[in-house]
Amino acid sequence: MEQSDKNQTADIGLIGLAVMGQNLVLNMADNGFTVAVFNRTVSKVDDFLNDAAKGYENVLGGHSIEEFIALLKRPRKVMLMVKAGNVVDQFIDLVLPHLEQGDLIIDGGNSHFPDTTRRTKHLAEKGILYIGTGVSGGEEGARRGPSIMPGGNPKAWPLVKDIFQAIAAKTPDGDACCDWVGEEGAGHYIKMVHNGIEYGDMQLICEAYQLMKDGLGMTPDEMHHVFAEWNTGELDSYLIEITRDILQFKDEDGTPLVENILDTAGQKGTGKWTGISALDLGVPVTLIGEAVFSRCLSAMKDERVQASKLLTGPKAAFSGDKTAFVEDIRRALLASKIVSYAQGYMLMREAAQEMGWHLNFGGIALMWRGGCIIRSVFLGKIKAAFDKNPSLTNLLLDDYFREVTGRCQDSWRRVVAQSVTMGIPVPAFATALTFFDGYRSERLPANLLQAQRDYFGAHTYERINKPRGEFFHTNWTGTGGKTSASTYQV
Ligand code: 2AM
Repeated sequence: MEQSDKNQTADIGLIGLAVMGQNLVLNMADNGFTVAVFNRTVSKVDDFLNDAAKGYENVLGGHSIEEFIALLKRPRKVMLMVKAGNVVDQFIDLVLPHLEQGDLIIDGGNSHFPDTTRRTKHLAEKGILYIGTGVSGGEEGARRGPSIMPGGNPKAWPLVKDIFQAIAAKTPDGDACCDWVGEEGAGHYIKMVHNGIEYGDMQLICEAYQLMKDGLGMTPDEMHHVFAEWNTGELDSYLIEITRDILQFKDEDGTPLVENILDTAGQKGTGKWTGISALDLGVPVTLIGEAVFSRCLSAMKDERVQASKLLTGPKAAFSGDKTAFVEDIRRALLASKIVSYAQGYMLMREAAQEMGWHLNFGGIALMWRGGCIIRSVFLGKIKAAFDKNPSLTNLLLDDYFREVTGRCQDSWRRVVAQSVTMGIPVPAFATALTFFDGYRSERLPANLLQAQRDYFGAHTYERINKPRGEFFHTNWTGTGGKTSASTYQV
């Protein structure tokens, strides 16, 4: 077929032929869609057509923006899989003059959600639809079935629903791990929270590993068997599964590779963004926060090596029943994980409220059920909780999760107490338990805090025996005036 015969035959066009982009194209093509492709470095278009996409009649190359756009069926759908940041704006500016009202631009990169909100609004003013979508699952996911989290202009969803749901991962029940998330930057927001939760899950697993290794003196092979066992039950998940495999993996000299890896963690920023958003919105997402800070502490390797010589603590020694303690750790991990997801959902609920997004919370659990890094059996339980009660205030209050935290609680407390006694850091286990105890407290010591604030800053307080919204100021010292901070600005 001549190129002109191919004009207006592509169901979707994709710009950005790095690995994720290439794999998404092949996934779409395998699902019967015709895909046009373009790339800044134009030579990569033919490289792709002659290599990875060889033999695919339904993958068409554009060697200029004009040629690329001409390949697209109307309304045109242009998906960007390019570097996040300015590059997305540059490509929007590049394709925009060639589009008409009702056409759609999709950003499938790792954009920060405020950028997606800005772009959705900006393009809506020009009559162009916009979607910012999280795509999770890495290269393999993109090829075989990622988790796809689209948000943006709701009018755009029907245009890509069939394509996205066809290429997405499927749950064991056959549902697509892709559904409409919500308005503006909601899709990228949810992807950000997904990554934050991923930080938390990984940290929890690392704490379980350190407890078994340093507290119980277990070998990587022994831990491999524990994780293999855990992966058959309530903790069945991708991250437990890869941990099982990592622990068994041997270096060239036959030693466990994991023990030869330097203990300094890297990060790309999505966990940090989640923490920042939590602080901005005033939501106590403590576990993800601890997970981000734990990576920061790990990165201070030289300082820790020095400190380890100067700051002493207890020598980790466990004298109890090791098998029973391993089960305690499993339960502590499960209960802490529930807290982490409860906090993540609290954050998404507040974000939805603040930004005016209509989020589908059960749908979010479904999108994370398969394809992505945090995929797990556990997410099926979250989906079930929201199916049962779509306006559930907090996951911790759902019957199933209440039963699990109740059942795991004694173990959880033993693990945190034992870790503190042994001097083994468990920031995520501990913050989860502390949050749990705080959340279930009818009365916290903030009464004293309000007294302190009123004492030094005349910030006023409310009283337990007066209606909410009535504010009082006390002259605590007998000196100074009766002026409260609401009338007295310093
Ligand atoms: P390239 O192949 O020409 O480098 C992922 O890096 C994708 O984003 C690639 O398709 C890459 O194009 C594109 N990309 C990265 N930086 C870019 C930039 N400054 N301008 C345009 N495209 C860019």
